[in-house]
Amino acid sequence: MRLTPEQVREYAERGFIGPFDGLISKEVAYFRDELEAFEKSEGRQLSSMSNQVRAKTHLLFPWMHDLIRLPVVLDTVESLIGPNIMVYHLTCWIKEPGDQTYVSWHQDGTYFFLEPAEHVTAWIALSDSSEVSGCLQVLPGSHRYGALAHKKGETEGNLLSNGQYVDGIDWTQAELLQVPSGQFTLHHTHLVHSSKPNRSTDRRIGIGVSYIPTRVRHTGPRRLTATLVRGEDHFDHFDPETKPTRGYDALARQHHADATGRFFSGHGSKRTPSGGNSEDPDVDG
Ligand SMILES: O=C(O)CCC(=O)C(=O)O
Repeated sequence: MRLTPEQVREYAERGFIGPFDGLISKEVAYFRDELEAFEKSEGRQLSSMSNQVRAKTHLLFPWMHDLIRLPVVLDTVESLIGPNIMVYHLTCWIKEPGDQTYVSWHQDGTYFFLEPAEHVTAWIALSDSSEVSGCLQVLPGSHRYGALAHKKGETEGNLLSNGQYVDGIDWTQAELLQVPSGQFTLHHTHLVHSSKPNRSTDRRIGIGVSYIPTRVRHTGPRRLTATLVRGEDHFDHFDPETKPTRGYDALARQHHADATGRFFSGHGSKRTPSGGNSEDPDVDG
């Protein structure tokens, strides 16, 4: 499902597009069941586990590795960044009903240190993401501001590790980005977005997958890892990631720990626009 030229223009102007159909309800049930079976085996919910487990989770579970390769998602991403595509990062954004967690206004790219800043996030809904359940709010056109300074803010309840936020912006133009279960949206790395707590009776489960063209490189001092999901990599800017053969086994956990360890400490020599040392793991997105 390639985007039409009008849709590509819309993305260029507004910094986001969608929602689009991604998964039929049987597939949503499969992915959600897998996630919840893991939680049951651990005796706690993913939302209560560390950032590390919620990040790059495709290295832990074969089913999550399949989720990042959905042809329909890759087709739309290809329309924006070309045929050679890697997954640079992944975050599970889960809000339990009534748990008060939220996400402050931020841009993803500010903490990703990718050049050029061509990363696209696909946000895939495994439950209804609505105004009531705390869907994304976006500021249309804000990706054209480029990388904005972020301040360190409140971390209590904030799903961003350091509570980073941008302010001084007119939020009156913000829009809700509601995504029914099984659908997905795409947003630009510099789009300013946030989300409010989940006031519904169901969990709000979104999987944010960060896609980059293989030509993009990471400018931090450590060599990071990424997964090629379509086309060919002629640049070798990242170490390859491997698909887990069994869910959450020792080998997968070791590989995942190495990849997330590099990711969360891989920004050392760069400083954030706010002047903070970006060695801190405030790199969600
Ligand atoms: O899901 C959310 O509430 C926040 C997601 C987000 O910040 C992102 O996908 O970049």
